[in-house]
Parts: sequence; C-alpha cells; structure tokens
Amino acid sequence: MLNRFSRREFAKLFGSAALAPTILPALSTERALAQNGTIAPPAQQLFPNGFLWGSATASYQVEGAVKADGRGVSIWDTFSHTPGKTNNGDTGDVADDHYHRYKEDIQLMKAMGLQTYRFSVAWSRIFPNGTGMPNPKGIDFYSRVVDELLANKIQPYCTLFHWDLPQALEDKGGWQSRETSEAFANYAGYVAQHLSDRVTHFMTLNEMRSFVDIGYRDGRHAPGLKLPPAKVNQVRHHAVLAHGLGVQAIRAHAKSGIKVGLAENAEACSPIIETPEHIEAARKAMREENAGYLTAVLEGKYTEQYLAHHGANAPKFTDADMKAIGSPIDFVGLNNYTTTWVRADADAKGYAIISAPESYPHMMSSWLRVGPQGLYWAPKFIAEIWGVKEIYITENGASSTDVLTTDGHVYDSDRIMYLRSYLTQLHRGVSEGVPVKGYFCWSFMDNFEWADGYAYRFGLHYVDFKTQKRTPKMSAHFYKEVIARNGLA
Ligand code: GBH
Repeated sequence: MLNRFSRREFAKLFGSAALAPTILPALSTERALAQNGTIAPPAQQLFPNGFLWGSATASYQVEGAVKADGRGVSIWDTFSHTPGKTNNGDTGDVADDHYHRYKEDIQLMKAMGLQTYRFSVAWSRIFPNGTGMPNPKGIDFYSRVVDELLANKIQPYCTLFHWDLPQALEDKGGWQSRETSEAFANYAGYVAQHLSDRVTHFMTLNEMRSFVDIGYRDGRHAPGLKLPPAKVNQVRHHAVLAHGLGVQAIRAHAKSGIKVGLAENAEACSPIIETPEHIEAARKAMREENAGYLTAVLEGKYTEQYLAHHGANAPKFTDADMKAIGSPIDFVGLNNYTTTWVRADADAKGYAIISAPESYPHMMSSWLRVGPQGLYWAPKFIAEIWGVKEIYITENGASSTDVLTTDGHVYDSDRIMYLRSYLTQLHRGVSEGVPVKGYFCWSFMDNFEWADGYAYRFGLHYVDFKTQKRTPKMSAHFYKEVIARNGLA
C-alpha cells in the first residue's frame, strides 16, 4: 500500500518521511496521467513482451443450436434434459446461441483487445455418432470460426474435448471403455488435420479431473454415474490414455510445427506458510495429489503411492498404455480457480491438506474458494518438478451475483478484485522466470454453467439469455486495460 501515499502522507502516518521510497509509484502514475491521459502501471507490474492475453469458452456452454447441421446428441443434452439434474432444469439447447452469433462475438473480442481465444470443438458435430463418417458441416463451423478469429487478429487455441461426449459412445460404455479413448484419438486427428493449417495450439482434454470425478464418481455431471472406486480408476485411466493417443494422432495428422498440450485443473498446491518445510510439503503434494492425471501424463507412469493407495482398485494398464500416456507434449494448460493449502506433516507422505474452515471466503459458487497463490505456486512447481517450459493458464475466473443496472452496467467489483489478486500472483511467478506464456480468462461471456445452469455467471460479458444481448461488464473494461498495457490495471 505504500505506493499509494505521498511523502507527506507517509510522514504523517509513520512519523517521518525518511523511510518513504524516494520515487513513489503514485507520483509517477500521476505524472503519466498528466502526460498522456492514461494511467501507466508501475514498471514492476508489467508482463513480458509477447505474453498472450485471451479468454475461453466451451462448445456446449455457449453454442446452442444443438440440432443444427447434423450435430449428434451428446451426454450433456441427455443429462440436462433429465429432470432434476441441473439448476432450474436449464439446458444448453440455446445457451448463448454462439453458433449463429460467432461473428458478433468475435467483434466483441476484438473490441476488448483479446489476442487469443480458446474454444472447444463439439465432438458430436464432427462425428455425430462418435465414430464412423464425419459430418462435413461440423468441421465447417469451426473452420469459419477460426477464419473469423484470424481475420480479426485473434489467435485460435483449440480444445478437442470439453465434456460433451457423443451419446452414442456413452451408450457403449463411454469412458468406461477404452474404445472411447481410441475413438477420441481418431476424432482429434481428424480435427487437427482440418484446422492445423490455421491453428497452432491444440489441447486434448479439458479437466480430466472434473469430468471423471464429478461425472463418473459423484454423479453430479453427465453422464451422472456413481461408479465404485475400481471403475472410476479405470475411467480415469481411459481419460489419460485418450489424451496420450490424442497427442499421437494430432501429431500424425496435423501440419508440422503445431503444439499439443492439455487443459487440466490440476490441484494447485500452495504452502500455507512460505517457509522451506511447507514449500517442500506443497511440492510433494503437487505431484501426489495429481497422480491420476497430470503426473501420469508428465511422467508416463502412476506414482508408487497412487498405486499403493488404490491397491486392488488400481487401474489395469499395460506398458504400452503408459508409454502413450507419457507422449511428450509441448505445453501444459492449467485451469485454475482455487488453491489447495498444504502444510508439512510428520506422516509418511510428508504433507497434509488443510480443509477450509467454514468462514473461508468464496465467490458465488461455493466451491470457488479464493486462493490467488495457486497461480504462483502451481506453474512454478510444474516447471520445477517436470521441467515444463511452456505453460498457459487456460482458465481462471469467477462467478458473481452480477446485476445489470437499468442504464446497462454491471459493476462486478468482486470479479475485478478476484482477477487482480490472481494476476498479481501470476505476475510474481512470471517475473521470477516461471514460463507462463499466456492467460485465458474464463469466460468471455456468461454461459451454461453445467449443473448450475445459467444462474452462475462467469462472463466478462453479461448475457441477457432472453434477448441474447451482450453487455461488457466492468471486469471486461478492467481486462481490456490489462491487455492494453500488458500489465495490471
Ligand atoms: C471449469 O471447471 C470448467 O472447465 C468450465 O467449463 C466451467 O464453466 C468453469 O470451470 C467454471 O466452473 O458441483 O460441487 O461438484 C472448474 C472446476 C469442476 C469446479 C466442477 C466446479 C463442480 C463442483 N470445476 N466443480 S460441485
């Protein structure tokens, strides 16, 4: 806070101006304001040149048009149409109607200065039955989106799977069957073949941890199953296997020079106190708590602790599976919303996870506990433990009880506070050399928030779902400033 005080105010508060920093950022800010009418950030808050600023969405959450142009049914169509599964019975039938309004949306992206946009492809638009004959109108839609983005100087980042599995595959066992992993690779290769002349970055799966644990173990997301541990572990194995086979298929079918990664919501472990013992504990936790997903992908093996912990319920796998799972990737995408606080512990693991007290602050979604330090520690640990050299924050954002005023504003001060504090931690890492190359805010606009329906808004743009009118929230103005100055605003 010191940089907010003038020397005189400093002296008043602290009894002397002697300790006040000689060049006060607050004064230089005022000078900059006077000079060019805009507030420049203190130099230390700038990101490196070329840092990419983006925003993200996912097919089922924004597209709507679920019957258009030969799209097949996905498990989210089925699930959301099953009574009692989503808040208010909401479905993605119309969502943001982005399928028809993508040009208008891309103009809004351009208006806020977005440099990159992460979207996902709906598998059932490409292969309505999951496998078999591709539907040319499906790939055509994404091809037009990519062209429109490029025409507006926005780099497309493409996710192959953001949870909308073709229902036809679920009917044959879905992720319980390894055939789904193979079908995914086939589909990923096809999309890469058609888009890689214009898309440079592909992500295989979005958040394996979420769709496996919540969809197949807890039953709160599609397909709504509550499988026993051994089966959940096998589903998890098929997810990482799909990622690995997908990486291979993308490389085999894409133009050379493209980059492949994934977008995982790894547990972002942070030390509760930044002392060597707690930092060491958090580093161990980072590896073990992600053993079923990111660790398996980056090491091509399950940790001993993971296999021992699951015992007879551990997944069944072959060496060839593990080799595929560990296929080299070019970057790691991290979706980050919360942090997992870790402390050192005397037990065999050497660490303990601290469960949140009831008073812990959260955003509108009760799971969304505020923990900006995860954006510092998670990428740092990933770079240190596995030598990863290219990391993106593929999602970060917050739900808020946004209210549109009668004169058309949304003053989402809580979202701005959230974003600013997370970006401050990200900046801390980047300025120490943690190789985060870009950041995608979730989400570009309010959308279908899965089981929570439309009531939980994550957008930088407010969407009136009756009229489809988009309104930039105050946070969109904030983010636009961040992008324009390549630093915190
Ligand atoms: C991401 O998930 C998703 O990638 C994105 O699609 C989503 O819109 C966004 O975040 C915001 O949620 O109902 O108690 O079981 C973030 C991780 C996993 C957090 C699912 C919420 C459900 C909590 N999410 N989880 S609960």
